[in-house]
Amino acid sequence: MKILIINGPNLNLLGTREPDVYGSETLAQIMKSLSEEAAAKGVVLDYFQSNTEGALIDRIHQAMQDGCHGIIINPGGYTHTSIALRDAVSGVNLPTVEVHLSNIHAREPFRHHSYIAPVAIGQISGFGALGYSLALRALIKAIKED
Ligand code: CA2
Repeated sequence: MKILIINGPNLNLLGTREPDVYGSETLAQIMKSLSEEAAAKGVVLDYFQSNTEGALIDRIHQAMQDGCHGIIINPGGYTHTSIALRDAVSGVNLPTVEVHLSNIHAREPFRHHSYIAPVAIGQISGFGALGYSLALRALIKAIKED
């Protein structure tokens, strides 16, 4: 089983600023732990982070050709703005779990709405880096049951 992990804009800054909101681990550290957890379950992870909307969309399209079985995405700020990213997730028709480190529903009102949520099988928000691990477990279960 192969799963693509997508991280959107500014998530490359994790661990360098705003640790009270986003935690103190870097994205590389979070992805390394996740990769180890996945490997123990016999699952291969692919990673992609970009600050560019089009690059994120292209990588989601590529997941179909790569034979990916599902996607975990933290779309960053594009969560709240990008119909194009939502169309890409919807278009590839792969089970997708949306993750946010912070609880977007407890923050500013403009973060409460997600364009991605309606095309995801679920959303995990507010559990920090643990959210990626929870998403991985949920997605593996969904893929196996499909
Ligand atoms: O809570 C999340 O995971 C978010 O997707 C993070 C986005 C934010 O726009 C979403 O509303 C919720 C922002 C990512 C910015 O990450 C930073 C990390 C460290 C320092 C500065 C920004």
